[in-house]
Amino acid sequence: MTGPRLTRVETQGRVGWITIDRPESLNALNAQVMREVVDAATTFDADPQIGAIVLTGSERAFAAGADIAEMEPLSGLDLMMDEPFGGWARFATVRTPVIAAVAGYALGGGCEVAMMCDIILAADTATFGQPEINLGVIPGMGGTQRLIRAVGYYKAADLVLTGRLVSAHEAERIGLVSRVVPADDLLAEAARTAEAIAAKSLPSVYAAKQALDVAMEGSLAEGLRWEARAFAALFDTHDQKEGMRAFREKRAPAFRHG
Ligand code: CO8
Repeated sequence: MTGPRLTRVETQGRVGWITIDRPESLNALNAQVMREVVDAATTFDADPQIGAIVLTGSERAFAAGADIAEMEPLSGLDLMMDEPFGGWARFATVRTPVIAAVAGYALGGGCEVAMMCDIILAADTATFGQPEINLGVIPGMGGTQRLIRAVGYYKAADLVLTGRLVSAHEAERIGLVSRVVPADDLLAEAARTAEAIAAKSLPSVYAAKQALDVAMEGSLAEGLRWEARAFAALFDTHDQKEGMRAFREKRAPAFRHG
């Protein structure tokens, strides 16, 4: 049983392109999207002809988060035992540099996946945020750990605790984005950047990325484990089901604080 693909995957010269294509839900990252992105990225990563990868979405959304409808019924135990988002951890470890070309929404898991990439190019229309707190949960794929390393404690706390969204320009000012470009230029700039990287010596590119990762990591692994446990635990609260149901029913959540 295979439905239509939710990504487009193509090669242009030494650059591998992955485009998330699930417009009806603003590129929400369900299991199939994850599988397709991770398969494409790992295939490109194994191919020495590929020197850089671009991950992008549509003009309206890079990705508006993990799929809330898919997540809503999960229990904490499901998350701990099945690791339904585990493929993204593999995505974060590809050796080939990945450029996120972000237009529109990069929220929740969408912002977290962008932060797994090495360079974030943002269209001036892009919007970033970690709104999980509005759903009765917290970021679960690195949003509390990578964000703080990118922007510092007070900026990260502002985003994670309030769930407020920031424009591309604010994201650039706080250090969440490498560069902002006019929306019409986004894909061309991503292509130029990817081609520039792909023209370098591959071993030095791998080494550079690895060195950057080492600097970034510190106790990241421990932080991610802690975050995954806390994220799972929240799925056993009333407020997680209520927050996600309320989103789908397009109403304000009635949290019980438990
Ligand atoms: N999941 C599922 N469906 C979504 C999502 C999503 N994240 N975002 C949007 N959609 C759907 C909507 O339900 C809607 O579908 P329908 O037309 O069938 O009602 C369609 O996309 C269009 O969305 P809207 O009508 O809401 O469009 P608007 O332009 O009015 O609003 C927003 C756009 C502001 C982006 C709004 O859609 C929104 O707030 N989306 C949710 C954003 C969000 O909360 N993201 C975080 C999700 S939680 C998460 O990502 C946790 C990740 C960690 C997992 C790690 C596990 C270990």
